[in-house]
Amino acid sequence: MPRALIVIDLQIDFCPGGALAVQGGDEIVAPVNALMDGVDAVILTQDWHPADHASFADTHPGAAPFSQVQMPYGPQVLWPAHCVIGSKGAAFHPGLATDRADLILRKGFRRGIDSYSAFFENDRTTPTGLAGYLRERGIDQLTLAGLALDFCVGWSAMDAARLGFQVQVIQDACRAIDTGGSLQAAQDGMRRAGVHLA
Ligand code: VGL
Ligand code: ZN
Repeated sequence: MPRALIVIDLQIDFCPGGALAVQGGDEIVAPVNALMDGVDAVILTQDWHPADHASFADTHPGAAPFSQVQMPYGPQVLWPAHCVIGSKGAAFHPGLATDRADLILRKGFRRGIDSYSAFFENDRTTPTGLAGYLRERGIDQLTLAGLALDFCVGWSAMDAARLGFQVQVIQDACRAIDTGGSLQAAQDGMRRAGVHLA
């Protein structure tokens, strides 16, 4: 029963001082590194957006950060510009043990579509390829941690459970953005999908 640790978006822009800072984001670096012991594979995801990405409030004249718009694929929260390709803020937190990663998966690199989940973009149909990678390696159990619990971790966990993986989320090794009830919604959704919230 091989197990992978998937560390979601533990990047400078999601940590205090970053462009889309998650409160306490830097506090999870040590617990995340510790989780790398005792798994068969370590996978890191990296939010990776072009400078004019459709999920950025700046891309929509007059729109405020954290407001919602309708995209061709459904509702989308507009964020402050973050994790721009090649920028310092898109780099991993310097304390993260990136040398231990087997795979670094980038997501959100298409201008017109956001990708919270490590498995599908926000149209919910375009795959990232991660499920195939895990299956080819015979990995059926997943431990998830990272940022943010109510967006990229939550969406990844729900997708993974629906795809048939056994999924646990280590909440102590996550932090949340918590905008507009998003944390409660994500926790409810994860439980309904059969994710184990540890
Ligand atoms: C994330 C909002 C926008 C995340 C990424 O990593 O949770 N949230 N992009
Ligand atoms: Zn993003």
